Amino acid sequence: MTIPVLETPSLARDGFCIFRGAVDAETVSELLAESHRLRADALAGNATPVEVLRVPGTGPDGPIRALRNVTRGSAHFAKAVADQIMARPLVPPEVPLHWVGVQSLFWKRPGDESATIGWHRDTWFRADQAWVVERSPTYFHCALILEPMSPETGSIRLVRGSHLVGPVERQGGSVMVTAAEPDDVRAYGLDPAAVVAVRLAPGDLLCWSVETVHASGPNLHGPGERTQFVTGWVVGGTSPVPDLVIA
Ligand SMILES: O=C(O)CCC(=O)C(=O)O
Repeated sequence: MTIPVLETPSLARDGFCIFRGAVDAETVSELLAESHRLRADALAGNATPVEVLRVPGTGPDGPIRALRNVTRGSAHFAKAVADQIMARPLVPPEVPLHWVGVQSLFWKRPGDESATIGWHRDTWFRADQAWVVERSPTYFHCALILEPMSPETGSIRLVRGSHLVGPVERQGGSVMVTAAEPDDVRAYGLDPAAVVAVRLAPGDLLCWSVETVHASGPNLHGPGERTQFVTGWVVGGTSPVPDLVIA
């Protein structure tokens, strides 16, 4: 299966955008080393302030899909968020930028065919929908790429223009066990021809509207683990941020 790669997307038109080389190599390599340390702790079952997200229903030894709240377990990640390194390049310095608390480390092991994330809008996971809808034009999520991301290593797949189509109903089941193939977007009233996969290098940023429908495929061809750190930001405004709910 080939999914087209869109090279110059725009946040307003396509619902996502890419900033290449936004974060320097030294910072990327520090954060990658930290991500390996946090994952090793989680895999070893060590007590950690970081929250481990496993595939639902698989118990305490089930496959790990992500780590949340990584700033609680890593001064490096805490500093990167405090310095806003993954969002500052996106807006002029005088424009206020607020972190909304989202901070998840996702990785996919090479050869793990089940490591897909199903189609979703990030708004589905916010506790306070009214807050989110009000801010969605200026509320985006952003992945800092720590290891190469391509259709071969399990790209994020985005449905171009899906942030503009109005309500998209969530369907049953966790996104960690639902399908992520382009044809599956038909179930949400979307067109598989609008699905694009990104090809990104360490230090790149991929930003998407919280209304953009997206998913990700498995890392079939490694050799790396396809690691990324996802954070959420609102441009402007100062109102309190409601809790994130993962379902
Ligand atoms: O790592 C992935 O592919 C999943 C990322 C994602 O879908 C998200 O953060 O909303």
